[in-house]
Amino acid sequence: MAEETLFSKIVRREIPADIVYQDHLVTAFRDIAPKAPVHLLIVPNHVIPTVNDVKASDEQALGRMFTVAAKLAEEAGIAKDGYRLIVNCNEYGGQEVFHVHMHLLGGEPLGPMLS
Ligand code: D5M
Repeated sequence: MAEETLFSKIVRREIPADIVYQDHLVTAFRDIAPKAPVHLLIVPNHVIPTVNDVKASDEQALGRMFTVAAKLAEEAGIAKDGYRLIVNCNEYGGQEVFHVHMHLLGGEPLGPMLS
């Protein structure tokens, strides 16, 4: 049996989430605790615990995460003004859910990230 995470249960629609996009590689849904007017999470459908675990065979799903981010940003009307994509890794990176995910944040000026 494949590894279980909170996000793999969302992917399989076993627990509720506001899913805004899904295909055979990735799923996108609204973050439960939004940090910006638009805050989406884009995840590979299969479990990759952290970026440290990424393999060449994951490249299709990881690449799809970017094309879906661009599509969802356009649909949310935030593409022109801009947005931020974040992938946290392990403790120092602030990762809480061990299923690789991309945060898509926008809808207001986010300021410089490192200041
Ligand atoms: O980010 C983990 C993110 O996952 C954090 O922003 C909250 C979000 N989260 C946690 N549980 C849920 C559910 N059930 N639905 C939607 N979003 C959720 P990290 O980068 O690991 O710190």
